[in-house]
Amino acid sequence: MTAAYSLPDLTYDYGALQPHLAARILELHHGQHHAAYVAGANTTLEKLAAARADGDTTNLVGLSRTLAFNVSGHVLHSLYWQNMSPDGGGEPTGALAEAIGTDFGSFAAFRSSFSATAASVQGSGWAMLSYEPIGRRLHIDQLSDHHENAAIGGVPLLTVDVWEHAYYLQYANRRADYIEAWWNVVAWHDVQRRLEAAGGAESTP
Ligand code: MN3
Repeated sequence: MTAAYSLPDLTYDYGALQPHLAARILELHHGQHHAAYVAGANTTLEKLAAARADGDTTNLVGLSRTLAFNVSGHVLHSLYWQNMSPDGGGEPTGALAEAIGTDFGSFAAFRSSFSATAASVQGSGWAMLSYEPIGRRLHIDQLSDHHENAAIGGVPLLTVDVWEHAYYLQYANRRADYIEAWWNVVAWHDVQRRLEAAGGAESTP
């Protein structure tokens, strides 16, 4: 069976986000951690297919949970890499800036809230900006692990990984310093593109 998922290449070198993110962090994070979620997703799909073929329902709860963990991990990391750029930083413009202003009051208020959401994750998790098309508004989600505590239906736009593997080699226990540095590499054009694709660029009432 052809593998459903594969590890995407980065569009920049492992060292390209220095000094904000060390090359060794990206090398391990992409080449080992992200790769493990890709492998886990493919392996779990194979186990689910085998279970269906055998009519075996005994492991469905565990396999479903493992699928959600690994697929969500793959999706989040794929976004995380594209959300960053050596040419990143600054502030959003255009429809994205307008939407942030409408839903959070100002960019400064959004940034402060997003940072606090990421910094206060208990254990391993993420902060995620998403566009929710029914309410037609932006949300900041605080995810546990990869797959818990997301509002259903939101389209992810911007993600920051606050698992220790994302920063510990460089920042040790100073997660807040990592988050501050991360803002310097945020690729706002990528976030804007995702908002447009989600239909959120014209959503201001
Ligand atoms: Mn990670």
